Amino acid sequence: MVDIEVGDREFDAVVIGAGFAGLYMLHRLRGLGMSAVVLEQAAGVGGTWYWNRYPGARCDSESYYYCYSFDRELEQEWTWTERYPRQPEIKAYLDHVADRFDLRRDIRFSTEVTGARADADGRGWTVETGTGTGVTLHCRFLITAVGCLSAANVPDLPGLETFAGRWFHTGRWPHAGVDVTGRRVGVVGTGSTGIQAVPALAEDTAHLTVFQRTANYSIPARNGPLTEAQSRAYKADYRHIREVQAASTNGHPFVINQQSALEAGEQERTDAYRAAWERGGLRFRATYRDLLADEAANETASEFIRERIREIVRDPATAEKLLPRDHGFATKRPPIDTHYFETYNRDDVTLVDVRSDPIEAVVAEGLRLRSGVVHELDDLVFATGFDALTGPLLRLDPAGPDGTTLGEAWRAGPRTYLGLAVSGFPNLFTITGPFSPSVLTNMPSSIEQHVDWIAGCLEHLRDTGADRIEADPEAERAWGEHNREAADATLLPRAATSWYLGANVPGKPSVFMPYAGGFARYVTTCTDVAREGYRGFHTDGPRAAA
Ligand code: N01
Repeated sequence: MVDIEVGDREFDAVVIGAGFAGLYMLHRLRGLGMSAVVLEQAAGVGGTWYWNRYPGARCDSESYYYCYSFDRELEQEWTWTERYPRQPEIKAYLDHVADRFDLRRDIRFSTEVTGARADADGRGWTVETGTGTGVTLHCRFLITAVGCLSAANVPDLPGLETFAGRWFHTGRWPHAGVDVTGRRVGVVGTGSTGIQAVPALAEDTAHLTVFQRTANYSIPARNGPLTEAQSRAYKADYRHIREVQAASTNGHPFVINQQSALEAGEQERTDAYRAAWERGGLRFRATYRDLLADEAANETASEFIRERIREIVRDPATAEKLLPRDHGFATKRPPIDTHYFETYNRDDVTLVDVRSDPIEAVVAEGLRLRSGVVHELDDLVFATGFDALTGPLLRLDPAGPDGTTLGEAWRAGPRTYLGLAVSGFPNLFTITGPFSPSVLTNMPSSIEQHVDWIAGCLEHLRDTGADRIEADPEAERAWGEHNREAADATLLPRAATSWYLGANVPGKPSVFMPYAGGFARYVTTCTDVAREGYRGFHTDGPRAAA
């Protein structure tokens, strides 16, 4: 617990969360000369990268661009060791950033926010924390930097409390590590996390059983150490890399081939997919422009990957179960892997299809399926994902000036203006909130853009003498409509089991939550909104122009 000094409870801004977003937001607020504090539930910085310590945890974006771009010296002084950074290396990077910019003195660690209530005039927020006696802070602006994938989704399986073994969620992995040597371990879930964890766990377990509800596509990561020459090359090229990222659809520094998959001849197409498969990584998506826009085009990539799975997995029955057929490649977040499919060639790894025979209950010995079959386990690992995008905000559940909570306002699903603000909740900014590109992009790119936009907005409010800002309900409605259209122009909403739609959380309203219109287009919209005097927002204050 951290004591907050009496008298140190009034701030210009309170930021919730000390991951990539909260750290940079604090840095920018200081630059504006504002008093700010970051409240962080964890004992250290890192956000996602503080909690996700499961075996095999590493980033799917490449290290040289999964980092901040705001400081050129920082870009040059930090050297990544692998093509894709492991969790400890990203955590070390964020620790370095916190130290380098002297951020820790304004971060209250081990401090859980238990409530946030807007002032009746909408010009400030009261924030309650669960520290010690429950300290209450007050600020003018409340900024959430809570991440999109931080609310762990543990399935509500009957009997979990009766399990005689240990159970874990990958997003809350014990910091001391978990020794699975010689144990019979079950993994539920084959999303990006499960696909990373399965090969790593299989190295140590006596037997690994993977419970798969939806078969998934995955591209080999082709991870490896970064050589000195490679590091020198990317450091020398950073300005160009950042330009490509800024102009891109996903904040990644690669350009999507503007050819249609259907225009290419069969051999040409196979060669292109083969080259992308050998190069590895998320760039596979960029092989043709219409992979996410046209079902027939998408099917060419989907079938190519199914062929590779059939090739890699020796047992035809297991291979057949691993073939994704109910959605197209990349219509759900595409994982990348290190020997995921190869792991099923081990004698000590079993794949169980829980789509055809669902998990019915947890019993003392393990998991019981509907058929009555019991899989005996010593440890159970839930790689079952997150209550994404809305979950972290709804867990805070701030209340607006009239007492309406966010949960009430979002009963039918989220509504935001630009993913940055919510009507009825003045002076609240939501970094990478729903209806912003967020999880469809390289996250640090989206985070920096949001933080910069919020900093610019706060500066504008100060310069114009305003102390209150609120999204206009009509602008918010129109933005929601534009989001639906942008998503419907792609194949993304067609993946029925996608967490982008909230389908992984029972009872969650089915709304496509990330903005699918592309990163560069979104940035232009945000820039135009600011340039046009914050179009779609109402601002006022004692000195504000009428
Ligand atoms: O979670 P997921 P994740 N019974 O929701 C299954 C990011 N990430 O943690 O598809 C049985 O994708 C569920 O099945 P289904 C990345 O954005 C980033 O893997 O719903 N199964 C699915 O197979 C990623 O997309 C990095 O039918 C159940 C799995 O659990 C996001 O995090 C690395 C179930 C959950 O997959 C989430 O990935 C890792 C049940 N009751 C992750 N409930 C980076 O590189 C759920 N499932 C930055």
